[in-house]
Amino acid sequence: MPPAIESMTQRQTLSYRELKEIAREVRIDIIRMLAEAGSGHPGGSLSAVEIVVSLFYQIMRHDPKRPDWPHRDRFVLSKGHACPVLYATLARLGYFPREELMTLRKLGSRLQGHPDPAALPFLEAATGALGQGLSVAIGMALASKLEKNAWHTYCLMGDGETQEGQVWEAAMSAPKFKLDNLTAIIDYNKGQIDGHTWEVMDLEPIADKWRAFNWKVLTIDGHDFQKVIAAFKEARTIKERPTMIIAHTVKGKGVSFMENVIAWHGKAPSKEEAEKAIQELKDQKEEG
Ligand SMILES: Cc1ncc(C[n+]2csc(CCOP(=O)(O)OP(=O)(O)O)c2C)c(N)n1
Repeated sequence: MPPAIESMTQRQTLSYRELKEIAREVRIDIIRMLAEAGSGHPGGSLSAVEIVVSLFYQIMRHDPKRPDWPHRDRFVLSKGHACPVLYATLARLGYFPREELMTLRKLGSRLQGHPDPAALPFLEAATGALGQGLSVAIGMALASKLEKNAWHTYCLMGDGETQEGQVWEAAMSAPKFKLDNLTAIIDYNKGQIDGHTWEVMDLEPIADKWRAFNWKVLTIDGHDFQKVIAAFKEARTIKERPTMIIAHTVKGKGVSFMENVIAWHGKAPSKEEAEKAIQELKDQKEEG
């Protein structure tokens, strides 16, 4: 059992309405950052917002005031190119000043285009070379077993990313080590750099594949906070094997002209496009 240390998230219970509001603001930050940087990846950052916000606001035990707390839960952003969603979430939680978001991808910035723990030590792993994060997360989960399960490890992967061979070596090994302290998530937005996943290298039947590798598989709507949080909670109850959450999402979610458009995988919005996107996101604010 993890030690009874109070962490920020243990104290927080937010309503779904509050979570939706955070997600909307995180999306606005993502657009602002990318427009300011003039490069980066909007599609896969926007699709993962509810997943990342749920983890850091409601699920993981962590403490922005003590980022090196040894028993903190670990999060590996295996799809490192989507780091704007992680930066925007961590800044809101107080890991670093929100103004710093606007330094994304600038020379000398701590906010590199892919997560760099040498610059920001609370980023758990240097990622961006796709296919490697799950292996890193397995190492962290094995280490946690040695520490009597002191922390849970989460790993967020892209769907296109799972076409990498190393993912399947990791997929085979995690159940062998009975890593019930590991939860992986696939951001199943069905888009990758060169097209839709079904055109480039179809992943279906995706749930059966992970099940065949002896993972517990949960399939959810990755934009429905209720479903996302319920899946993360269920994953914590699974014994003797890891859990894979297949989260159906929309690439570019929240910005009409980016949704499901492959061109927005790795292209920053112009000033005018950013203004349009931000206005749309502002209009999504729920009244009351
Ligand atoms: C090993 C490796 N090959 C190629 C790339 C270039 N690359 C960056 S993002 C990307 C597409 C990733 O697609 P997906 O995993 O589906 O991410 P998402 O749609 O969630 O952004 C590629 C090929 C890379 N980062 N790493």
